[in-house]
Amino acid sequence: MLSRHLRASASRGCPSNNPISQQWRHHHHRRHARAPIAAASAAASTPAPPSPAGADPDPEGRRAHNARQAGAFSGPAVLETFSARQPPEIEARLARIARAATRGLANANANNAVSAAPPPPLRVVDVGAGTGCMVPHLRACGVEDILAVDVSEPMLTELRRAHSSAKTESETGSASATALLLGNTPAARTWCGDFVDLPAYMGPVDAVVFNAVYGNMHDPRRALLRASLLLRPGGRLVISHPLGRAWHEALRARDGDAALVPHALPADRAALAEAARGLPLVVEEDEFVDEGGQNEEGLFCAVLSVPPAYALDARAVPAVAAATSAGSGGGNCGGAGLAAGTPVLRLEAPIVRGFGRGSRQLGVPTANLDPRALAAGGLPLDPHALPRGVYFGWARLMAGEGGGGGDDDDYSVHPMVMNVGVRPTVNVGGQEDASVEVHVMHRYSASAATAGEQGGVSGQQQQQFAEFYGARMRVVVTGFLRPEIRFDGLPALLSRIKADIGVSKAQLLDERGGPHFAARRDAFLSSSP
Ligand code: RBF
Ligand code: MG
Repeated sequence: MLSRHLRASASRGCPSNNPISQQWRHHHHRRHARAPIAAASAAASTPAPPSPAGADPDPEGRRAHNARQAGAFSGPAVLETFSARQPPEIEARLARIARAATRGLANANANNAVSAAPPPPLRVVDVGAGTGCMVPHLRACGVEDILAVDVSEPMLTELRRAHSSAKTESETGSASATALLLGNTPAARTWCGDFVDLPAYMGPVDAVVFNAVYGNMHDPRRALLRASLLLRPGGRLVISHPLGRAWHEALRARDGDAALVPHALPADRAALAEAARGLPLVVEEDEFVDEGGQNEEGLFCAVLSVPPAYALDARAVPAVAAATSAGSGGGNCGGAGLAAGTPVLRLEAPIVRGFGRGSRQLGVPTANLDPRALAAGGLPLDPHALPRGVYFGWARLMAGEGGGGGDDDDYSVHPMVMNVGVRPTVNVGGQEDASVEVHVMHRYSASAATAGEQGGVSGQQQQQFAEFYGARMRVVVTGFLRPEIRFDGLPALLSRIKADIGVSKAQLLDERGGPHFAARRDAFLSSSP
């Protein structure tokens, strides 16, 4: 959305002794006169679907905030200003942002392709797209499918007009412009609304770009969460501002702009890592410069990425090294069958009684690992030590003292998905303790034998792991999927758990040499208790 600020200044010439602030202020005054009308129309045209990023902690505040944003950036004067051309030095920065967003993506798509067929086209979500200043630059980087998202419908209308397919060839001067068409439609599609409401079926995408909008969002943290759920593994997330962080801070400090731009841009790598803490996102080394959060040109461009194949990343999960070496499994890298340097987390603990909801309410029974044993093994249930969220890997129930009945298969290695956290969807008052719960993708015979009819709710189903209370379970964790989310009720939670199970299974059972499949042979799982 700050692209509007940029447009407002740059479109008036952006002279070398650039009084950007004065230009913005001029623009600022004009738009205030028009804001109420535009806000009303924007509110009417903006859909309000249930939030896919989990229950909304502040729906009223968000609605008001978005109406204010839409109003501020929808008036005719603003549109006129923003539609004007950028000076070349700004265009060069936008081009650099587009390159940062797409770096390495096409190669990765080609490498992941099952056959020699051409890789799938790059798909990018341009958040706060405005009138589309990023569109030609993303196209120049080979992006075929751009989804432009903005709270202002008038801005998007202008974007569609300016970047229609008819104009594509003359704009890019490229003879291959027709190759930029997707499904016989213009390469840029638009979606009006708050990015955190973007339907999940719009994904997955290769990159999400927050250009000149991060500070304007109601809750940037939820936006990063939403982006991480929408991105494919290995996908990239860019937070950028072509006028730099200092300019952005000066804008925020100005009277009247604080409400419109409530959030600062991350000042350095540590702040960026903190903004993404607990999300499946790692800080990329390129582009971002610590000095004041901008490079030598004054460009602010921070890049995060989703670890390929959801692999655990020691940078994203700092506890991997500590927790693992303190556990009973040895180092955090390698192990039998694992490529050197593969981060893994090895845990062992007795199974304890949980709340029984997993089986009774969800049909997804979980073995709760004794938190005291985990803490003793060097893994306190502390989100700083291990981000709360959903992990996957392999599990084995250890035969031995405490173990119940069951057949041999109950004691072999099975794929598993693990939730670490406080279960905010069901633990509404937050009274219950944090837990580490393992759902093993195996139907245990000891329970199955005594369970009631299909779909029935028998005492045994309620307590699938009751037979095994006291038995020890070992898990080798190789993947991190997502943070823990407070969903709007059990059906939403269950849908997402089913998706987690599906994604995990696909990763774990992929024999083509990913980090996850090999981990089933980890020595920690094959050795005796
Ligand atoms: N509970 C939540 O409140 N939010 C979650 O995002 C969440 N994700 C889960 C993912 C998996 C794969 C599993 C097995 C459980 C998850 N849970 C989550 C915990 C769930 O609420 C819990 O298993 C049941 O309530 C039984 O204790
Ligand atoms: Mg349980």
